[in-house]
Amino acid sequence: MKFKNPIISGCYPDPSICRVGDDYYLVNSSFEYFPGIPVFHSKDLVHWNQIGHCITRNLQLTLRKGFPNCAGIFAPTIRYSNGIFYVITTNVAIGGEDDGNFFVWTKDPAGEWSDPVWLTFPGIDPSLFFDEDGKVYYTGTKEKIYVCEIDIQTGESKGEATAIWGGSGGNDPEGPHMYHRDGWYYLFISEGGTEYCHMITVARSRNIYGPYEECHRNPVLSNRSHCFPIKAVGHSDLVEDQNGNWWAVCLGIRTISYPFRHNLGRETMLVPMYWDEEGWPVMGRDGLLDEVIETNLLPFVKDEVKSEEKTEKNIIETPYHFYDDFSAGKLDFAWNFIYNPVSEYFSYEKGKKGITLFGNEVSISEKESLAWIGHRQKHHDCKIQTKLCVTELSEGEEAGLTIYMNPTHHYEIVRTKISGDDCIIFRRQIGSLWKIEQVVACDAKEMVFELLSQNNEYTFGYRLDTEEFITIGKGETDYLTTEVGGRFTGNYVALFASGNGKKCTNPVTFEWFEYESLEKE
Ligand code: 6LW
Repeated sequence: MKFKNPIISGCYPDPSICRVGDDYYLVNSSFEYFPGIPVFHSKDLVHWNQIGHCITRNLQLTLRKGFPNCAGIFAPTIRYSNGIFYVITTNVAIGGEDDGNFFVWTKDPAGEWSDPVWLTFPGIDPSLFFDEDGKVYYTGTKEKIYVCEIDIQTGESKGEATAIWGGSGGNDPEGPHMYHRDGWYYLFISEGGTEYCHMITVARSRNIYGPYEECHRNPVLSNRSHCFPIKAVGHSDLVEDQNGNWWAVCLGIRTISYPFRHNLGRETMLVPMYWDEEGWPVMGRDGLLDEVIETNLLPFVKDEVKSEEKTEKNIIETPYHFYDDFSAGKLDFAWNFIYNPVSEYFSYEKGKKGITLFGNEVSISEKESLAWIGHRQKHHDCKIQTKLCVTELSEGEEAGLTIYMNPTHHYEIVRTKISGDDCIIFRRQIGSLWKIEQVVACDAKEMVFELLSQNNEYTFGYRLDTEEFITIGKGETDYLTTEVGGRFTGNYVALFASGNGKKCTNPVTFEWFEYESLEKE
């Protein structure tokens, strides 16, 4: 049987995994997006269903504005002990409120998580390790990898943090995770940075405080210097399944052009692994990660996952399709706000079609909370449509559909009013370059906007009443990539409204939103 990487597509980096019985749970980084830290569940390690988020309340945490794609929630780790799930992470707030490392906990990972329990350790990429003797350790990254015993009730450290490893020589040793196996403490980390030289290295010791001996085969996983479909693999976390087989999840990217660029962000991959006779890990295909992986070891629970049938057919899934008319009364987990949401910018009700946006003065090019809700672009080839309803628009007010990497890199189709004229425009911003490329006179109150991502182009169109779609403009995918102007996140398709300098006088409503993958899964 075969499965295909990524197992979670779109911007879901820094995966961390834990198992409770036959159930697997996984979390990812979420940066400036809210709710923060998506939580997934799986029975078979390949099919993941989102069950919630760890950060759902503004009161839990303030996300730092002004640093697009490189602040907010970094690299969480999920662990389970004695009936409680813990997720430890960093809010990178760079001099702002709520900067630093903390954990949240819950008995129900699909429910609400606690308020943060703050820790005093500096640096990023915190992890928890529950040892068999009941002691709990924090590991984290500040140039080197540190370990310190903590009190899991209070978060207080018990003694000084000890530097235990600086990696095998690559830049940015980070993302530590500790495991105890056969009397060894294994420390898995990443090196080489989260780009194309990314790699996973390992060291072990009989004593948690060291000294650590390095694996002679380091890096134990890396696709650097290879032209495989999955690149930049790193930041892994391990799990032993209920049958005694070991797996890792890690991040990787899928590129779209040469020189390599990527626009979907860092995605979650699954890596089969085993331990050699000397007790060192063999990850992937002797240290390389393939896109399609043949294995008969996946843990299946027949009745709960109808995937066995699909697996026989090599896990060719039905293509991803997401439709939302916002009538559920609560937002689907697929939606994100940018920064902590302001409740008066959004309104939706159970049983009522549509989400109403109340645009504030913040424009789509600013690094501030605005009336914006986004869904990750999860596929290189995809089609997005949405129906927009407006009443009156005052001068400069706008509402539209954007493909959005960050405040300075986005393309959009927008219904607006310029110099007293109602119109639909196509606009692009690439860094400090900004241009309205098309203006079409239009005073329609209802319209369908379309975004097609295909052949390395984003094509925008609109449809009024029953007309065919009319293309209004195109933009290169290449300019909305991490390599051109981003950092840690991937692109979103978002619905937004803005008064561009003043509060909108009238709300707008997006009646429905549809996202369709045009790829074979
Ligand atoms: C994260 C670090 C990394 O903290 O990228 O790829 C950083 N690894 O471990 C942000 O995701």
